[in-house]
Amino acid sequence: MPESNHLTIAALALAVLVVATGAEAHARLDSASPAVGSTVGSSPGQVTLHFTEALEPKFSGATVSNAAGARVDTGSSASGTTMRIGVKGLGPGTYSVNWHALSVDTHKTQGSFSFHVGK
Ligand SMILES: [Cu+2]
Repeated sequence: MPESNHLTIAALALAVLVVATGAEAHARLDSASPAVGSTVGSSPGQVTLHFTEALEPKFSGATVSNAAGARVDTGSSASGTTMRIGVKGLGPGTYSVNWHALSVDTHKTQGSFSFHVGK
């Protein structure tokens, strides 16, 4: 392959890298309560997610499921950079939080994490 083609590929790779870095301004999960991967001693009253960008409430939401995959939440709401998911009386076990977000810059993101209730 001629040397000029190598340079073109390098320039393209750099351009892709720049675009991918810019994409990281989307609403990503900044922190959560219960924290990602944490163990809490008793059922939380709700799960709270904090994002890196403000959310469009109508197009952002989350669910909490137990280890069997059944939903155990009572609904979610978003305001500003915060999303809240109602839960009640979670017994000991592992729970999965699945979230999707549309940030005010119109970019969609989604993710999941788990936490544990137990002793
Ligand atoms: Cu974005």
